Amino acid sequence: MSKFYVTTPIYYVNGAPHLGHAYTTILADAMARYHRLKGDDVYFLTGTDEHGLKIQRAAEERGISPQQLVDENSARFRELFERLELTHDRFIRTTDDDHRKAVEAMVEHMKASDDIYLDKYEGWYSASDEAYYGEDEIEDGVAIASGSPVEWVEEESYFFRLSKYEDRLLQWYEDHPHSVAPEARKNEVRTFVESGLRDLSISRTTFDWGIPMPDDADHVLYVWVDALTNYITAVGAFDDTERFEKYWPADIHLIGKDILRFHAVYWPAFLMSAGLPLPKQIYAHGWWTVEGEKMSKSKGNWVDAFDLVEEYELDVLRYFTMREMPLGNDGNFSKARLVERNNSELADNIGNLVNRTLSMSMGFIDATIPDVADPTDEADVALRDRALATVDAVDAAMEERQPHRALEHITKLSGETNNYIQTVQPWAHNKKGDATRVEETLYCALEAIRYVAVLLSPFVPDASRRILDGLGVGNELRTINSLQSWGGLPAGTTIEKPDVLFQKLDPPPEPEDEEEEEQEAEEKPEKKGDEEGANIITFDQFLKVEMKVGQIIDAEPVEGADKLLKLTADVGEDQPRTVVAGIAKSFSPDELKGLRVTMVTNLKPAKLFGIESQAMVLAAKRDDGSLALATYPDDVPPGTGVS
Ligand code: ME8
Repeated sequence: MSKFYVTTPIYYVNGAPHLGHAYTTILADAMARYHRLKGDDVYFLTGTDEHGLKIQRAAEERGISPQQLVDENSARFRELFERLELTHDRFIRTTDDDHRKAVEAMVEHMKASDDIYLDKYEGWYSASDEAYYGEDEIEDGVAIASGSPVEWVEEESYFFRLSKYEDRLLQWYEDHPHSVAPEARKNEVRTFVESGLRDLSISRTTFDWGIPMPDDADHVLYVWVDALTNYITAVGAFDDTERFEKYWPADIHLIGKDILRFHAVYWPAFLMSAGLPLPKQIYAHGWWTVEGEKMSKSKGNWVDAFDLVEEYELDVLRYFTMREMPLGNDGNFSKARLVERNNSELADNIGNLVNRTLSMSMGFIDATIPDVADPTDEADVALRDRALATVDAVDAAMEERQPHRALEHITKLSGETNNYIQTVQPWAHNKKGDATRVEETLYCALEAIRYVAVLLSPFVPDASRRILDGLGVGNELRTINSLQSWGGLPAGTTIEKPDVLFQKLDPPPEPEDEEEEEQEAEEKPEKKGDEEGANIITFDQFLKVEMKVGQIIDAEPVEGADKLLKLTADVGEDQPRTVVAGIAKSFSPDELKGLRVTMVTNLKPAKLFGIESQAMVLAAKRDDGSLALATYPDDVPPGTGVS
């Protein structure tokens, strides 16, 4: 059995948990759940970082003791993680007793390697970053990298011989291509080390909220020596050899990009000094902006993690954060984007698939998994192969630490299953009385849904569980292993339709300016259907939409709206129609001229940028937002009905 050990940073408890804290811990949770699903022995660690000057000062400001402050605020983090239904194996606190012992042992090992000596520190320190800075890293009283204020420190201090580890660190990055990721971060760290390392001050005497230096209680240990050691405390370093050897080294330390140097330089050097193995990977994620702006208390756009939990369903929050931000890049937390992803990817794609397939199963196959032969029909075989390939693609994406790509593969499989249903039309076979084909097609769709739901479970656990409960499958059919061969759904099982899986959300109000019109032209919010079968329409309803082949005679930009084009289109009437279409980012006017495309011709005309649009062009939107048009050959005259 493989093991998988994943950690998050331990969080400072001087303030309340925010979006960034929630994000990293959700991410680690999804990784932990994914590996459990694979059958790995998983250890998932998170917790709080409770010592140091920053915490001591925060307590002083509130007029309470540091212990009181950390007890109170650590409890908030713990509560948050419960609300987020995270599956960590331990919530560690640096004030825990076993942690203090591990830190003491760590320092003893470093001392035994002759890596600690007493001297005097003179230089800059930022309490807010809990970091020492060189003269070249300071400008106008703040650290250039973080913008945090620095103060001058002059005091006796123990030092760690960091400089001794320069070559070994460089060798480690070289020998282990994935040790620090993404690649650009590794280069950043390498450059820093190549520029020369100074020995590191690892103790302070002017405050006392920390773990005392062994054998010299006048000093408290530098908070990062203390904090980083949490990763080995939790798996029994210096205490439980069997456990330690089982889980250490960690498979991945997930961190934010701002704490890279501590993790990718100091931490491996400490471990080398103590004679311990190094982590397999340190992965730095980017930062969230909020509606395009840096999150900051002074700007008033601080996102409190508890507010997030109040406002959004957990599944939606998890899906959005992991789908929106490719791991390693920065991301923007935009409500409009969240709503868009929720509505189109969760509700309209996955929710719709489950809803329509289970509705048909209720009606056509008596809510029972049918007994079918192995697929032979071309469409069935293609769907099966797609599902099997998705399992591998998701695994590869997770190995590469690209959960957003894993999610993309899963939603694609769902989309393709929707297409499959559209193509094989179980309802038509039902009408003809071809029970075998109805059973075959619904079995395929239901089995594909099982694939979607199992693969989704690390990311969107609640909806996944509800789907799998609906399919009536036991735990043995909820593992990655159960997806290795198609056809796991056992005949005869009774199935049940889950309640609406993903509620559609209303887009946030948009700013009242021309942008608004432009946006609307591009992405008309769909009307919410009534609850039951929110996305299913009747044939009669479908017939109400009039679609025709429209030939684009002319196309020109719309002034002031860079997404829009004004088209003149022949839809087989006496006069051409004017159509305003949000397709300018994907097509130039010239390449559109002459094309025959699908147009909806009975939509109520709408005015956009002062131009009345008299029809709508249908286009497919790729994941990256670019559009594709389906076109008709020349022998299909403009005005031909599309159905
Ligand atoms: O640094 N988006 O704790 P911390 C994404 N105690 N992530 C963000 C973010 C944002 N806007 N803002 C902050 C510490 N973060 C130390 C760690 S580990 C041994 C000790 C992330 O509470 C930030 O990148 O200040 C960091 O990874 C994490 O929040 C915790 O920050």
